[in-house]
Amino acid sequence: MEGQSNEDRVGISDFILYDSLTNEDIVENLQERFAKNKIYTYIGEILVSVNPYRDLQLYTEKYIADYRNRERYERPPHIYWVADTAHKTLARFGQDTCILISGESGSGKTEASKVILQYLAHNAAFGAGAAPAGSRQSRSIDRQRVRAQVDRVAEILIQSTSLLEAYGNAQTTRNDNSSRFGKYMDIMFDFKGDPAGGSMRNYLLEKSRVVHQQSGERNFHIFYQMLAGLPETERKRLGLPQGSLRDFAYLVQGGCAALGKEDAANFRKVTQAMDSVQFSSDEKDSCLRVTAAVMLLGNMEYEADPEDRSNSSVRVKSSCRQAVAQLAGLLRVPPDGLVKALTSRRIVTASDSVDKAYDLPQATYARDALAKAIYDRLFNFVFEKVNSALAAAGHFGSDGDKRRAIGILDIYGFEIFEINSFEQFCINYCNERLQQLFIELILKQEQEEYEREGIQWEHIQYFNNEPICELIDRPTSGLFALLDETCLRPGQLTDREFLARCEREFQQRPSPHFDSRKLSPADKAMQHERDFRITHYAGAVVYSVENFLDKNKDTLYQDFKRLLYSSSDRHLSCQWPEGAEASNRVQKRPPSAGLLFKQSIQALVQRLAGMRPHYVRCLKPNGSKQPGSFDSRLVEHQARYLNLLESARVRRAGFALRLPYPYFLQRYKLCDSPAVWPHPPPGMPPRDAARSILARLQLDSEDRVRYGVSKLFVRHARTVFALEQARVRALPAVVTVIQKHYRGRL
Ligand code: AOV
Ligand code: MG
Repeated sequence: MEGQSNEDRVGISDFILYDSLTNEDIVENLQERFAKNKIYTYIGEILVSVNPYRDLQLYTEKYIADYRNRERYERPPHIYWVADTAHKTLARFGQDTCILISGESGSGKTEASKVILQYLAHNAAFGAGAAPAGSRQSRSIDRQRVRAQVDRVAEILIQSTSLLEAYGNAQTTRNDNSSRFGKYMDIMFDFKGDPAGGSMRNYLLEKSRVVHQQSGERNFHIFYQMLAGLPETERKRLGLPQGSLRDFAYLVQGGCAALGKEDAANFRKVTQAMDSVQFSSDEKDSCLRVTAAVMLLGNMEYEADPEDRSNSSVRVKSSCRQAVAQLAGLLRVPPDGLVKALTSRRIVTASDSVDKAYDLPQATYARDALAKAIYDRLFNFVFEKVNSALAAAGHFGSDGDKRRAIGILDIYGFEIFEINSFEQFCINYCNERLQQLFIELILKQEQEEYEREGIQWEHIQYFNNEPICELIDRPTSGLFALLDETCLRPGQLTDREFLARCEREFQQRPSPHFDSRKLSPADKAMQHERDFRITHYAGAVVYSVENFLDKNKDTLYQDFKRLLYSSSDRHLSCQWPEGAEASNRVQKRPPSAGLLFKQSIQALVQRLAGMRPHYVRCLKPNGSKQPGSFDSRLVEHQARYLNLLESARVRRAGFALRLPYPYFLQRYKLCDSPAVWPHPPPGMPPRDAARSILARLQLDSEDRVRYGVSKLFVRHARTVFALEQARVRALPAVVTVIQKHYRGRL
């Protein structure tokens, strides 16, 4: 059967081969295949992947070689086919391509992106160094140089993942290695198809995790890795206590007080990666010092200031004095400046400036804000180091205009936690926009193809999530806009006021996707008045409005910026350029976190929309991170919201298969009468040749096939079967004819 390779007879390897398909069929087929370790299934060119939660030895060199330059139906479904096709697309269409990996938290997106990178990097090692013009000797030197550069780009791309994951991933209840930032990579290829450089962008790190983790979750990996992997002398030098994790308040908020099995080994990988992306020893030291400082900041405690008669302001606890000195040493800032910034704030007005001492909640808030901000900037610093290493390793010659990109997007998946906050709101909005892009591109691509080929298009109905996207990002009345509006109002505003603003908006203009306790008092799902609910494409999520204002404003007082800018560690100092601004100027309000995130996602979507997309849809087989277990209900839910059924229907749109004429002829020419072999006769246009074969097999009626400009469209899977059967019948006769043909020539 065409579309189902001989090596893959488990279930159906491509959903478009079903004559009629339901969501139940999808789940059943995925389950049957999953039970036999076939985790990949196609929907035409879309790859569906089910996380096996165990190493199935699917990413070995043998597989890499097996999928190089293969067409889809020549091999069982595999993610390497997607990587290979993206690579081929660059050459075939001269167009930038992107691989969009989606699925909920823990479904396997990050693993998929790593495997794709590995494939592209590995392939590069084979393609590199096609001889440029020049003398033989200079050719060989050039070749070695280009080869070394290609290897270098590949090395940076692969090695940097452990470094970025250490700083940007964490254990959550959904995923032990959950990406807490979004990553988009452009891998640039030169005109020969070798990786010639790359660049990356990151999206909103979940920095609140630095100071708070939900039950059962950890802080970012790097903290634990350092504690597990640093030699004792280093640990001492950085002032990290020798005791247990419980000595670090920031690391045990989620109740996880044990180091992971792999933390020490992963720390070695992190330091190797730092070497590989050419961190100087100074930069490496700065990163570790600043990371240690963040850990120690969590232990900073306050007590009432005895000199304050009103008894409201606080000072750093006497037992923490030594720790403050240690901390200032790590950050290379004056200790008294640090103490001042932790306990008071300079308020600047147009005419004056005064120092105002903090009370306990303000001081605690300031300490946490400082820890989050330092970590966030450090993460960006590390990220940019990787970017500069990629830029430096690039080998763009004079072929600038011929270079093409493969974009790989690995972003946090849709998530629902016990308590969902501003971060989940942003993450789920991002997934909402990417789902919208999927809908648009799949429809657009299909429509364009049918138009190009002169074939009539039958429209397929989708659940369109555009209204949900707009509910969130509409310019003046979307939730991001209402949040900004509330943040901008003068006075001490509370999160509840933001919610009240939303409720007023949606009382006037009800939306089926927004709800709150006030709007639906009888609804038991929203227990608190602080909650609102969005019915996302992937499920309803109840958000707690607490801290929305604060996280959106994302203000860090100028005192901290000045302090960090004044650091004698120039790597830290350069992360805080705004600290250089004059201290007595009233500061302009920076754009809100929500607005920045919305804009960055819109820019991302715009970039992706201009590329030729390839899709990987990742599914999670169970909620307990277990190998071998397949929860059909959970999978069916994902299959539904990822539109797998509609994707298959659209792909078919009445046509089970489309084949470029040369490919059709290559496979089915032997179905023609052996007497006219070789086929097609010289000079016959491929479309006519295909037509004549189908006519001879009586498969050429309008209800079976349509002739596009460059492709044949086959309506039903049964016609494909009929073709295959004709092929099998013809084989013996063809063998005889071929033998005669060659005998005649000998
Ligand atoms: P995610 O990226 O989709 O979640 P990951 O790629 O981190 O999910 O996958 C979660 C875990 O599942 C990994 O750490 C592996 O243990 C396992 N896994 C995933 N794919 C495979 C595979 N192909 N083969 C074997 N094991 C796999 V999140 O980042 O949380 O949205 O924000
Ligand atoms: Mg991930």
